Amino acid sequence: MVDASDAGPSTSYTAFRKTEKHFKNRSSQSRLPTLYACEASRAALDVSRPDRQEDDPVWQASWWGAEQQNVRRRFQRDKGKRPELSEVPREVRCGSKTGYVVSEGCILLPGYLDNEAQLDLLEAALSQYTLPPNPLSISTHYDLPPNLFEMYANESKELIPTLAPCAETPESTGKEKPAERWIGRKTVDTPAGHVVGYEEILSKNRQWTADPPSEKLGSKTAGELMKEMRWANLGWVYQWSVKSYDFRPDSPITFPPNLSTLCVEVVKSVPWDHVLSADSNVGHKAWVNDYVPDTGIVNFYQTNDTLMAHVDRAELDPSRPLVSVSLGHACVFLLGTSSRDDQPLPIILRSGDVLVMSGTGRQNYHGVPRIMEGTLPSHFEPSEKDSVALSAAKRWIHGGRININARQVFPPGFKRV
Ligand SMILES: O=C(O)CCC(=O)C(=O)O
Repeated sequence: MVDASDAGPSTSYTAFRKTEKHFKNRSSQSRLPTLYACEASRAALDVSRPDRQEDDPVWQASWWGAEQQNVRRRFQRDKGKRPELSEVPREVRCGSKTGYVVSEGCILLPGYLDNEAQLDLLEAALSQYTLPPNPLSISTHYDLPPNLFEMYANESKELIPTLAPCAETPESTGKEKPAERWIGRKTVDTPAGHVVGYEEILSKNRQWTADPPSEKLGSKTAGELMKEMRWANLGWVYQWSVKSYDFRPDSPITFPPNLSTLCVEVVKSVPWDHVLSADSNVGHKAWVNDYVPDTGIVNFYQTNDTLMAHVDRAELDPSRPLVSVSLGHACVFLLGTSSRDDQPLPIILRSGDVLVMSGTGRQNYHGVPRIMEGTLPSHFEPSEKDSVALSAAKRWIHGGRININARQVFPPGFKRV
């Protein structure tokens, strides 16, 4: 249920937008939005929670309050009671793990990564995946040193200068608007029902120009920039302003092998015949043998960041699995349908959870309206045994959440012209 006060005065919002607004609401300093936000008062789906309420950071941070009411923040100690798990989605065995089919083609694998694997991936995401030549959201504006993360880890006070505002390049027409979102999150509104073709993408590649650096920015320390960074691109480079991958290079930037292994393992573990409906005609029988991610985005969220509803459909075969891993603070993830008018399902994604979207489920609107403050699991607390890099990575995640999502742009056997 969405409070009228949360949804605002307009009745013209779509069901997705109303739910987004409910979870985003920060208008009251002393309250968190209730996690009972679905129609018919359903609680958010929370299958990856620890068994004991007392061990659950989401409960400890007072996110479960009295039903149908906003609840007080944790310092006011009104924790409410965690509801019983009800309406648990269909369970499927995925290797040694349990998966839940949360909607057609979408499988949630709670706690897929153990604590150690989460810490390894956290460190890799911040210290390796942000290294050149991977583009970062801040790359077009700052003259980034190759050792940005090392400077962050050493708490360097050295200032990193902005790039000089560029004159027109030979490729630039100077007419395109700079991407709206260099510093914000993805606001791409991609309509459903259209599969992009390779030729269309190449023509978009030709239209594309790099964002000009902003003239308004000043030099910053690595600490400031690591907080401003919103994404790192892995593999084939996505051009945000034209919503396409850049297929002009002959090959992609090397995709991290450890991440590729993880995603391939996940896809191989899913019993696709039991997950997709019998009439699903998306070639899923091949995925166990030929799924290899070649592109991905690492999303870096500060706790007050959000990701608006969108559909990821820039891949040549947009039914192939998208594997999405959560690290750090829990979040509310909204999983909708191919229409924003349908009520989305709020799912609590916790550190170590893996969500796979595939088949027609890839056309579902989804977004992250809330990072859940106060929900960082205890294994992210500093330890004397931590390396310098891990200690810095833990410092970073204390203020945020990381999502790593991997996809396969080129179906195997695809001949590039
Ligand atoms: O942060 C998440 O869990 C979702 C990220 C996402 O939907 C995207 O990058 O397209």
